[in-house]
Amino acid sequence: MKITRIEAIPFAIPYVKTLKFASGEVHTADHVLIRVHTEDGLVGTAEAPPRPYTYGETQQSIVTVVDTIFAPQVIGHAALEREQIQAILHRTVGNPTAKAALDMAIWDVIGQALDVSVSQLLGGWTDRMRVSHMLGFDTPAQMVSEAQAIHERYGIATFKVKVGRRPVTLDVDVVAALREHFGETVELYIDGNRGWTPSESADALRRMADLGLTLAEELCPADDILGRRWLVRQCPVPFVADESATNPGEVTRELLGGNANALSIKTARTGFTVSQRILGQAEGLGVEVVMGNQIDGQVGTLCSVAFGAAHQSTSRRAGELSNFLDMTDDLLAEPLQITDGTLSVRAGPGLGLQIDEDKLTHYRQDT
Ligand code: MUC
Ligand code: MG
Repeated sequence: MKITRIEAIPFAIPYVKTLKFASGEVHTADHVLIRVHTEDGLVGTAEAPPRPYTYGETQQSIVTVVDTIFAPQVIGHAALEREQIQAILHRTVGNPTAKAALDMAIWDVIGQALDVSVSQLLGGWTDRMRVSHMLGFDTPAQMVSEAQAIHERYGIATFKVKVGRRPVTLDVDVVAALREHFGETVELYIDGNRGWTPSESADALRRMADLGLTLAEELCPADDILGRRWLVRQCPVPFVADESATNPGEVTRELLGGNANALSIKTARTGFTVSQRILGQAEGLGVEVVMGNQIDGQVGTLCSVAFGAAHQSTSRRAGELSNFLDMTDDLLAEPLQITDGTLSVRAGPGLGLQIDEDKLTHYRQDT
């Protein structure tokens, strides 16, 4: 299982509609497909989504760090030497999605070599997850109509509403309209991507007090340290750390500092290896987790559901697994299907994914 070659292939697939949120917007899935080849002819696959407004990575930086720093050091190691490979990756600071995609592609290789699914290898708790859909900024009428279409077509009954605009009533009106439209039949929670100040966040939470929210994520920056702590203490629902808790050290700091009391786990930034460590921290400290979405394509979504379904605590809540629906196309030979509000894990071996080579040729940016 010796690793002989690593490819970092930039590709670009447009979105049907720009996804807008407080820290940025996405109109094209300009991701990087990572392929890890072994001497036995196995190929492990994952994808890295550049999110400059969250991690500082770009499509070009991901390709460059993989080609020039990671691949030369990782090639020659056996896929099972996971701790060695982690140590190599973490000698370089930053670059979370590049490291995560490499890690997940290596797990894909291991699963294939053992002829078992990665989800079974990770924990094998269940074979599917309920799906939560993320709604980007728009008018209340548009967001209700998008949620209704997604609800009808895919049976999805959990929505994460992007908030963080000014005045706060822009977003409060959206949540009120969704609740009025759906009644108690759907779960609603909010994600501010650090858009509000602590006092704006508290004001918004007060205005939404009767709307049955279940989680509030990153409403204000974690660096507003005392203000954030003040906010978390009065927040009536678990306060989720997402972009403020992207590695085990940050997780410890944010939770012990009282700056959050729930975690978003994103395989796109912590792969399978580090995500399992973070899950252990969450379980040990007694905080709830939600499987987050890094605005993943289908390859990334398959990785998220493989991890989320593998453990009891990651599969308890609906996972954010549907934003690939906003893309005009994707690379999987057999597209993901969401039915009755759930997404299933692929049977394997490995991640059970196959790339449509014609589509990759069409969408790749390096030829
Ligand atoms: C999310 O949960 O915040 C938007 C920015 C990012 O880093 O991830 C997405 C979704
Ligand atoms: Mg978030």
